[in-house]
Amino acid sequence: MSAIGVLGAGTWGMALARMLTNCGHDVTVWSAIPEEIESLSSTRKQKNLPDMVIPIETKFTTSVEDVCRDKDILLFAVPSVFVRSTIRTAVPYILDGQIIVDVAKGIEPDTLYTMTQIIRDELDKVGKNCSLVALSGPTHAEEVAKDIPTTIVSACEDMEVARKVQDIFMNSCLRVYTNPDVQGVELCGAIKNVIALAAGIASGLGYGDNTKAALMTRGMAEMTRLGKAMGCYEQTFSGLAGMGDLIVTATSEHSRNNRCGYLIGQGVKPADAVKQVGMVVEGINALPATLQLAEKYKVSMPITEAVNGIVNEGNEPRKVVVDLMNRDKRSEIGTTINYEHALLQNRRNTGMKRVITYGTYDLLHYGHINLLRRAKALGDYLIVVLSSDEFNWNEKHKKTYFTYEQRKQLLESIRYVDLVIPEENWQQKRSDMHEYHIDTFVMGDDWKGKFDFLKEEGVEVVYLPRTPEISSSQMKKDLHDADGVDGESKVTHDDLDTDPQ
Ligand code: C2G
Repeated sequence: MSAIGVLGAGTWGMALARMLTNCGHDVTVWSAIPEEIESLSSTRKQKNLPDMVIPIETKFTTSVEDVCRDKDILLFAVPSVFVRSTIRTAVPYILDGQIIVDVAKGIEPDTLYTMTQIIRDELDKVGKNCSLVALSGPTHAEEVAKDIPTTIVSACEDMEVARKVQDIFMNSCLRVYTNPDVQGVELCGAIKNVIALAAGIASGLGYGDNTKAALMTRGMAEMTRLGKAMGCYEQTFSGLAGMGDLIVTATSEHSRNNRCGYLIGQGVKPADAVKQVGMVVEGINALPATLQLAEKYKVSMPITEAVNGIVNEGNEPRKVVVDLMNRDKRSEIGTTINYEHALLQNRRNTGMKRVITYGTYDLLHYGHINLLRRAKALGDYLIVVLSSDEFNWNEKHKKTYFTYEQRKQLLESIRYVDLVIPEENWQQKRSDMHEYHIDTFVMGDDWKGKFDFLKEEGVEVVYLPRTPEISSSQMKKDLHDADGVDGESKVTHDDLDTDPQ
């Protein structure tokens, strides 16, 4: 049994509080509004979930200190716009090592922080260190309140913590998957609301399933594009927090974003539509930050822009749809070349131990392959930084037998090598360590001691013994001395008896 403090007593906070109480956890709920706490504890009902009975064991408090004290987990279930003020109120009572699980979905304008980043920001200001988990997926509170089978993602860089939250929240009605890509999961949670607004607007305009399917698919394409540019995992976007949540939000009658969009499509002014929905419409809140991110990462997000045009600039929905349809022709298949590069540069992708090594790798030989095999054995991902032709010539005063492109191709065919990038100067090593989040720097022991300064960058520096009696220089010399002998066999294949029978 775990002690869980729930901050926020809206529909999602209360649906989870009920579920966790029924699973045997010790649950205390806090809200910034004392009347809400009073009503919940006396009626055992949440006003937007009229059929749900709140178990008698669920405790309520108006004291933020009480909700934080002695809790294994703090569950943040306030609307995204209140996440910063709530963590500010709670921070004095939060202890190092507590797990904070956020279920609010959104992106803060200007800082462009996701919800766990906001929480981390406030904790950092007072030097506190907690594990942060984003819990997100296709999960309407209305259905969880009725124990309808549901799935969700527990996202944390620290997979042990992600699994702990998985254990605590998992039960016969809620299946929890883990994912280390916190930012991807949070981006999905925020932006799918914008796409759901678009789907709602289309229905309100009287368009059909074709339009909805188009918006969802192309909406997912623009979300994924942004996520990839930010270094998130593509798989997250096709997973539960991405596609799963988009399907539910864009098609369900329970979705406020979908409903709000529908009203706007029907001609209701956006501000009035929000009022009629009567609850927070996160898709509208997420618009400014999503557009700022698109701008920052130079990603085209036409559906998001169209929704913004309708909601914030008074554009006429029907005209916006015509404009969307008449944009320049495009291919459905984009370039994905930089994905792996982006993934590597992603600090949050921590499960992987990265090893880096530098070299010329001319006339790739057994000595090189042996070094690469042992380097790879020191981690999970091996990056070879290959001297460019200019660097070799100008700085190392080496003339290579093979060009950079040929050497690169050869290295890429070695199964221990995951990525080959160019080495262009001596100074780049320090910045490479950070850019690629390197754990271990490896060189042959002919360089022993020469790169020890990289330890200052927080990496392990390892010099592996060279394989004796083989070197590119010797091979080049031998090739030169052989003078005209090209190494090709002097007999044709026809001369050989390959079947001794
Ligand atoms: N190596 C080895 N055994 C050999 C030959 C080479 O273990 N018989 C190792 C080297 O120690 C080096 C790597 O293979 O770690 C690549 O060797 P070279 O192609 O000679 O590269 P080098 O000129 O040492 O480049 O900034 C550093 C440089 O780019 C290092």
